[in-house]
Amino acid sequence: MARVDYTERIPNNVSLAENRRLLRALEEWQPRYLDWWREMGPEGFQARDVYLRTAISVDPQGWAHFDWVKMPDYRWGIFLAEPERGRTIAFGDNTGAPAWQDVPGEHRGTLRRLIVTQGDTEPASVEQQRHLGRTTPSLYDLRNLFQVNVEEGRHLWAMVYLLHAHFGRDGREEAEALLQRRSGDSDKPRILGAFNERTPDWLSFFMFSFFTDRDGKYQLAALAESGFDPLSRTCRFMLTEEAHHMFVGEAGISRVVQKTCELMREHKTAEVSRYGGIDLAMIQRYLNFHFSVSLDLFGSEISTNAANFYTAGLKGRFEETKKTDDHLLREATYPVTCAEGGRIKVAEEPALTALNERLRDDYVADCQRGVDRWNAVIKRHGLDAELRLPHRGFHRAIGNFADLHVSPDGRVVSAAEWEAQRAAWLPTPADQAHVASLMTPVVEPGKFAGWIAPPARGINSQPVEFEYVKLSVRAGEEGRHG
Ligand code: BYC
Repeated sequence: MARVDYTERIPNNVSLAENRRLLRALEEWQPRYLDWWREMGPEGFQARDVYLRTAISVDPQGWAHFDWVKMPDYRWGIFLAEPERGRTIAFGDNTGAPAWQDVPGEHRGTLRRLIVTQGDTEPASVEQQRHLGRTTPSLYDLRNLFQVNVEEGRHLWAMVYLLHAHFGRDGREEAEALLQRRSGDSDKPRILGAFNERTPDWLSFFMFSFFTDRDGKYQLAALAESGFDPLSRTCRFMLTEEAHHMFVGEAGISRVVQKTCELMREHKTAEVSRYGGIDLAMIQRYLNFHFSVSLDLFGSEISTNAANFYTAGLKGRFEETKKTDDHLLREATYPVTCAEGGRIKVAEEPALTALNERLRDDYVADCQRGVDRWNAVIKRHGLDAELRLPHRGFHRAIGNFADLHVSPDGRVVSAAEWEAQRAAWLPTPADQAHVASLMTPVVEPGKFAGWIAPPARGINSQPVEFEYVKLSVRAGEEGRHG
């Protein structure tokens, strides 16, 4: 069961061959997915051999296999974590009942919406990142980008499988719509705010992979607790893939910080832009932007949607089963940050409606751990500087702070002050122009752009100078793969 069957047109570990109707429906969706991938996937590299990992089993040990693959030939498929024998619903009104193997009728619309929202982010991120290959800082980074991209494609497959297998005609229509929306398109945008932002350069990509993919980790972890067992099993396996994406972000920023520190020491100045680096102040502004748009992805602090998802047993808390309370939260309260009379304060709110905030808290603590590691790099260079997460109210478009102006240090400020400080707090056009000016491709094996340090080690025990993407292409192949 754990092993994936690669003799099938759609690799899977869900015995797809035994369900002819479902198999046919997914085989009809597959070419449309590939059309989408060719149109909206990584631009200019479809015919190149990339050193990619592919899932061959869902066992925690040894699930991945590395090989040279052209991205359109990647074996996207359907992989669910192994079922847990006797699994029961761990929270909400149905606590203790056997986990659902089929969609409960009364929760059909809600579940579908959750799955569609999750599914929509996956192709959105591929669309956001499709131009980055042209400006890669190295072959190593190029390969990591493509690994992230193909796995986001697979995560789309994961959600589309659930839609096709469990939601009948509505599900099939939603699966089509997932291929129709486009990141940033004013007529048919992606569903959530951050997935309509641009990812124009590699600093933005690393920030996105650190902050926005980490929202993915927490949302997937909450959905992995779901009483709807197929969703839980799907998300559990997705989480194993997600870990690499966050590594790419954390290590990417760490290497940028390292290079900046080296330049600061060499030239004895914090202004390293003129030496081809990225100032720490500029990195801070990018961090402020990506952290704040990612905080919005958790929804409003007070949300009846979140309460309903929980009470229904559809979406739990982070590590729900490890918690020792009643898993009902009818009486409990939770501290929520809000603003009153121009001041920021913390108020105790019913824990059920505060579930988005609680997940956001888990997320913020995890982000802080990454920032601490970046600061350790700065410290190791003997420099007196620090990166900081801005206050959670800073630059928010969703929830308690959406209509307020909050400074990164957590003061409610006037619109005039906010505007006056904007250039100190968020990336400016000059920052973006500088970062864009650094984005010249470096594609010689083992070489790296001047604004980023090489990684400590390569992928899958390969050396850093390994040819992770083969840029030579045999005659005729570019045309075939677009
Ligand atoms: N942008 O009660 P509220 C990932 C809407 S990332 C636009 O505050 P709720 C990945 C909301 O839909 C993880 N709209 O929030 C990362 C609702 O609309 P309706 C993605 C927003 O419902 C990198 C209204 O505002 N997974 O995997 O409790 C690369 C009021 O909503 C936003 C999920 O998100 C926003 N930011 O929670 C690749 C998990 N926020 O219903 C992949 C599934 C809220 O009034 N989604 N709204 O029309 C959910 O659990 C929930 O939908 C949310 C929102 C947590 C997003």
